[in-house]
Amino acid sequence: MAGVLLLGLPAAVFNFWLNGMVERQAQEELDLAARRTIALTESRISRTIAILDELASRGVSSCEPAHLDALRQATFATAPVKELSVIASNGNTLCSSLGGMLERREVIASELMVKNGIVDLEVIRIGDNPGQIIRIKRWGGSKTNALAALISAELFVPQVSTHGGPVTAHALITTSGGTVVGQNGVLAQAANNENDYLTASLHSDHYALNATLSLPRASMVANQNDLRILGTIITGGFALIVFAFLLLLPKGETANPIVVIEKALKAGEFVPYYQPVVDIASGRLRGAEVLVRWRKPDGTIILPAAFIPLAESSGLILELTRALMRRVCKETADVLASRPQIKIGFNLSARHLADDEIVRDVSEIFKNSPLRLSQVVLEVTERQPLENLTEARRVIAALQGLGVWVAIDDVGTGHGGLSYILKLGVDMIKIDKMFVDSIGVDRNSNAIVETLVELAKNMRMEVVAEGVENFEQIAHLRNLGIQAAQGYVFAPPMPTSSFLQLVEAIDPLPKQGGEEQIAAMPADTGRRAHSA
Ligand code: G
Ligand code: G
Ligand code: MN
Repeated sequence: MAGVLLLGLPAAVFNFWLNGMVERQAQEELDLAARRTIALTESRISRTIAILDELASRGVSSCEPAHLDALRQATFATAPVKELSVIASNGNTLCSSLGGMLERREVIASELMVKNGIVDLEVIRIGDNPGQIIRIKRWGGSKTNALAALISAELFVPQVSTHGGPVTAHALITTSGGTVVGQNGVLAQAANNENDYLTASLHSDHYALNATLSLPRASMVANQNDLRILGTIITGGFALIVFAFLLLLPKGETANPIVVIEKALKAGEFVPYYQPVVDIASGRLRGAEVLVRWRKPDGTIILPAAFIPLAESSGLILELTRALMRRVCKETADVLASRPQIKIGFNLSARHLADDEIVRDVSEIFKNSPLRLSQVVLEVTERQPLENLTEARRVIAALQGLGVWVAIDDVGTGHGGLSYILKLGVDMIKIDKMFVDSIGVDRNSNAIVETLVELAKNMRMEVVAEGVENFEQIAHLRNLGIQAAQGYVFAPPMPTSSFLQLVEAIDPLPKQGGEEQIAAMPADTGRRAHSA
């Protein structure tokens, strides 16, 4: 009898403790997700407002041809904005960057967005389309017309999955007045009882917006049912094992994918693959971009899409990048130290630009290494919005101060547009495959790429075209004045040994002795955009 009591006790304690742990973890994830949701939304809105401000400051306010042109150009240069339009004081849309017939626009809700009182956020519907669209409307100074930007409401549908799994939390973005701006799915029936849900609510500091995330307690507990059943069975028979189980659990959590990544990091399972960057004027090798792969002990190779998002949201990306840089430095030093013109690019995440840690890491890893700081390129993607642009700029400047190059990656896909490139002050832009694919097919893309090349020239930035798959594209790129390219047409990302063989084959070292050495030296010994 006493034995049964003794055995029953751990089971109860176990359940109690398990519930508490699960709930704390879920609440933390939910809070984090709410912060990310608000940050993303804010950054989209502030970029959109910046575009409207910029147009207004150039005097764009009517439908005259020059103004319409400016609207069209701004739409092309800024991915999230679907359309820019001019709106009269009576609310009628006068004209839009899309041209043609204007469909009827019904305003479902309109609210003041910011304190200075000239920007409204509206939820509208166009014609008979069922979907909602977000309109950000900025009133002009003395003029009566307003400028407005339409953004697809999809961008405001929060993607809530802090742990890489399916979306289980419900997320809702509303205006302060309660109009729904975006949400994922619908809240289940049981919403009448608050206790059924864990929630996290956050109000934007800058705009009249709220984000509310809720997670049914039932779903949270369901994940742990297996554990609980296991616990019960074991307590029934083997008290000792229960005890061991309890001891192991706090640090175990083997099912937690973050822990799995941590282990893989320790085991050195994240390895660099290299994709060559080629000079399309001379045919020389310019360098390579490092693309990480997860090589499991059994030899399977896992692509970054499967683990980078989780590494980012968990913060492990800092450690992962550090490990990758160390490894690249060690593996390539022999071959690249004698080829200072060859540059190696690393992908950074938005998290890297939030503080100084990356500056310390880069300095520590490359300062006294055979691979020089001037051979390192850090690629900042345009896909992820940077939460703090001022800080990002400061970190970028500090990195450039060390002597490394900083590039904006995936240019054309993100939220940034031209203003982003200008603000961040980078040395290099990498034009996304999306544009490379449409060059020669779509005149607008040509115009955008021409603008980018011109801008790069003026700011002394290098341009690299990405995802180049055939020689026709190379011809187009040359005509546009682009010097460097990367893509399957040359080579896919490849493991270290193949890359080093390639370097030695296509970029043989000059024989000892003067003349050839000079001939083989790079033309671009690095006049940098930021050194001005
Ligand atoms: O080949 P590919 O599937 O390698 O890479 C897909 C994407 O994964 C790239 O566009 C890049 O944004 C991301 N990626 C690859 N390697 C890294 C890395 O080391 N760090 C980060 N942050 N992203 C990476
Ligand atoms: O970091 P970034 O998004 O630039 O990474 C480049 C991505 O594009 C990687 O996933 C890489 O494997 C992939 N890639 C590289 N060259 C080509 C190409 O020519 N075609 C296609 N479809 N993908 C490419
Ligand atoms: Mn990249």
